[in-house]
Amino acid sequence: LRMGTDLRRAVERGEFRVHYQPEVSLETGEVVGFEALVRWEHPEHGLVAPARFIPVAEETGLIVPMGRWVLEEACRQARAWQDLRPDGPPRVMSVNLSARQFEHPDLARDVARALRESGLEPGRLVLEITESVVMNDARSTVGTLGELKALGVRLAIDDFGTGYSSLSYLRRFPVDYLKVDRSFVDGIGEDPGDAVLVSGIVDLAHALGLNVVAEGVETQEQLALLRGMGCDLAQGYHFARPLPSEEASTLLARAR
Ligand code: G
Ligand code: G
Ligand code: MN
Ligand code: NA
Repeated sequence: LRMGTDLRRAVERGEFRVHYQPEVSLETGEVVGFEALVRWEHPEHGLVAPARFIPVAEETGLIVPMGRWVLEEACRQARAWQDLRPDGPPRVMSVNLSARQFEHPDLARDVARALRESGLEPGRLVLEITESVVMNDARSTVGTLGELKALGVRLAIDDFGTGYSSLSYLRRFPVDYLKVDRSFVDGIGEDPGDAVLVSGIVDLAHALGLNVVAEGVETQEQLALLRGMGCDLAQGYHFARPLPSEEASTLLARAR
């Protein structure tokens, strides 16, 4: 795998795919959204995991055109699902932004274009940004988040709890969701420390008016504990893996 050259060609040749992982309401059990997760279908090596190519794409800057395509594709898909059932429950589409994308001067313009061209309502798009990215340069972050919020999209802090954050940023940044990192969710059944942490994050988020998404939910026990803590949403293998769009469509059709 010649990562650099192959990646550049992958952007040009359209070798990326987007998979969709359902996000479920813990109150109703309904699918209330999806997280878009990119995959690379290499012509010789097959499916390459994002952990292998995202860091390279980030280093080379290819993450910018790749991420732009993911954003456009995810918005088109969200709109297509909405059109299949216009009177259905409103669902959101979450898209990950890496550091290079977040710092790129064209970000807000790219997001505005993806919304306009897909016809997706801005309020149905959630942009996920990690704690370390928003904390990197707090002053310019406030400006960028403000530009994005002005478009009407929602913002999520991804991998919450893994950064070196001083929690005070949560009051200054206009975020809507906290996504609790799966490393905390993992242990809530066995480790009382993890359970206290997650429960504390849920209470903190609610006190600040934010919704909480638990990532990496794999068992019924974790689900029950999270529900007891008042966590709002969950995603993880317990519900579904990230699915190709056709399989996600089937899952939605069954949900009617
Ligand atoms: O999709 P998992 O299936 O392996 O994803 C691994 C990592 O890659 C996660 O940290 C996820 O946030 C990141 N990732 C997946 N898809 C995208 C994407 O479209 N853009 C960016 N920037 N990161 C992504
Ligand atoms: O960093 P981010 O939260 O965007 O990463 C999402 C990653 O988590 C993807 O790689 C996705 O495939 C993975 N993932 C989603 N659900 C589960 C789960 O229940 N267990 C584990 N181990 N990984 C999961
Ligand atoms: Mn994410
Ligand atoms: Na995460």
